[in-house]
Amino acid sequence: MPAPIQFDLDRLRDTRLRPIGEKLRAGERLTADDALTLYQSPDLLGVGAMADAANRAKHGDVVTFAANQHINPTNVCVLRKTCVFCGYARLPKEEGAYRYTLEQVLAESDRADGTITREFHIVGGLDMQAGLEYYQTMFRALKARHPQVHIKALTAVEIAHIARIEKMSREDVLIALREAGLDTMPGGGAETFSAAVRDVIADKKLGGTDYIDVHRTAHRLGIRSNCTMLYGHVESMEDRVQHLTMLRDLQDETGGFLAFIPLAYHPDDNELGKTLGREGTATTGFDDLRNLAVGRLFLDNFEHIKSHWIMVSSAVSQIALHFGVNDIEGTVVREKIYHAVGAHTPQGMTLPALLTLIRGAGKRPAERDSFYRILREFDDASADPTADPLALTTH
Ligand code: V47
Ligand code: SF4
Repeated sequence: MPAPIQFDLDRLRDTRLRPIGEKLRAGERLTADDALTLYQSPDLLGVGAMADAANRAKHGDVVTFAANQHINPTNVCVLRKTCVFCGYARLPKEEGAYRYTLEQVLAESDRADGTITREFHIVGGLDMQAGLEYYQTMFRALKARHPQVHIKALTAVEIAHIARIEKMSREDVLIALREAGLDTMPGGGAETFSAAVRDVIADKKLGGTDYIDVHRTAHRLGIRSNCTMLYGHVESMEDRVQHLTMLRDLQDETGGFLAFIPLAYHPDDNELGKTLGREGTATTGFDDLRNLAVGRLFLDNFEHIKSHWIMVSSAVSQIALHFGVNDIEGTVVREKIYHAVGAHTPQGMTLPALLTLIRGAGKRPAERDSFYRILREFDDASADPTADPLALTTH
């Protein structure tokens, strides 16, 4: 049972939202039909106000972020032709294909030296030449060189790929990688679980049930993970609700998810964007905020809802702090996946920029570790709510 949420029902302009507001006030769980109503209602401010109340009940005014660095060791991927939404992957001999040597990974990781980076977020393509040993060697070397840095690495899809090419069970792959230094797993690869949607956007990719199953196995082994949902392509509102239901069910079962991160589809420089005639038209701010707010309300068993500023812009991420979001993707340093598909945001954000962004929304910034434990709060009464976070970002 979720905790009851204090909320003024008069803030709801759409009368269809009132029974949902009443359920939240009574501490009742929302149904799939409720989630559909939340998605369909034009009363974004009403949905947002409920999500804000639910978020404040859990986190007050605190907004967390992690000092992290993304490392993408290979863009070679066997699904290059079939994940039609992806602009990052390459075939082995294709122009622009790369696979880092261990020395290159270490050189990239050395950007963390002298900074506050505490987490490496490592994901890449499904590369036939990047099997278990490639990642074991990498993780061991990273841990030896940066012992204080947490390794959040490899999506469920990558785990299943390594298991397939090594002819091992997914569980044994996870055990071997954990022994080499893997601490937690990111949430990528989920896309939208609906089989009909996957047929169109990611025909050969690990299916939704298998994605859930890899996370279930990881949670059973004590490896916590994030989860995502890619939205704004060909999925329906019903598909989104089905996706969230599968995530909520697994969380009921294991409690192993740390955060939910909705990912906005970017239509540039990928096959799907061309086919749909969508190039140059990213998701709307309205839909970005709605996905975050519905995530907060429906996923009542999740502590953390994260906005990924690189995908939805720092401006939308800042507003999202009043639509149910309590965490914002971190410093990142050098982002590649969305910058291959038309993201116009910078590739990383400095600490002062993140602080300005959070304070500008009237919130209290706090740096966290990879398990969302608060490491330090930044109290500063001189916060300037009119400051422009983009003016401070690195390029
Ligand atoms: O699974 C690929 C997405 C994901 C496109 O767990 C695209 O903390 C939009 O999951 N438009 C990988 N998205 C990134 C990811 C992630 C990011 C930040 C934090 C965490 C976390 C996870 O990127 C893929 C896919 O859904 N992606 N192409 C595109 N054209
Ligand atoms: Fe490969 Fe992932 Fe891109 Fe699909 S989304 S082509 S699995 S890198």
